[in-house]
Amino acid sequence: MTQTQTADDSAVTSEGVAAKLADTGICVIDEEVADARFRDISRHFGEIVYEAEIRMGAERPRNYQLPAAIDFHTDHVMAETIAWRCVASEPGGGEMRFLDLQKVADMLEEEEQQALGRVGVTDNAAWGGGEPIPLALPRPGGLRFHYVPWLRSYPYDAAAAAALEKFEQAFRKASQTDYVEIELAPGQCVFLDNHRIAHGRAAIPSDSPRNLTRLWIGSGETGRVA
Ligand SMILES: O=C(O)CCC(=O)C(=O)O
Ligand SMILES: [Fe+2]
Repeated sequence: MTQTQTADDSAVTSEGVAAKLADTGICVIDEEVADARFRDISRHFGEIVYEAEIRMGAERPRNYQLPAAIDFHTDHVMAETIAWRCVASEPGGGEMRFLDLQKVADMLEEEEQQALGRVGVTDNAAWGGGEPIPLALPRPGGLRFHYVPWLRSYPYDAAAAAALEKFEQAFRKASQTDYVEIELAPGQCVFLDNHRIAHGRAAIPSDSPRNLTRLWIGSGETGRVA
């Protein structure tokens, strides 16, 4: 990383991030971006609906504030896009991991992919816990996913149950091999399509200095079945 890179002379543009995000579902900025620039780029994608500090030491910790490895998952449906900016890194690693759920679903037949729309995935109780949310619904260019392996999934018919089993098998296999791993340095950022790319994290020490700013960027849609 160059020392001279500042918010003003940065080559990073929100259009560039948007194009990469639309194409691959993920955009990693591996240069140092100032916090204000990070927020400017984030606002290009919609409203910032929630902000969190991802670090150890909270009084009533959530999973992302605990040292154990975090399995691949999507965040709450209110987040269309997730943006992280690294404030402090873990010297021993603390890698973020990313898994393309579209590639997982592509292992299934067309009809099975459609049947995933008839699988409800529990809405996180921490956010009010509404009706279950479809695991995958068609949208332009692919499927829109909501999948959290530790929350219960409810198939609504036999074909949906079979499709869920096949999806989970493919997901477990891909979780072992088909993911991208990234170690962020301070100032570096990741922008993610929350409904395409699942994310997770390697285990870190309970006294890790690792600290990320995370923004959930919404579009007003909930992805629920009416
Ligand atoms: O600590 C991380 O890298 C990501 C944790 C996580 O799941 C999140 O921020 O939503
Ligand atoms: Fe998460």
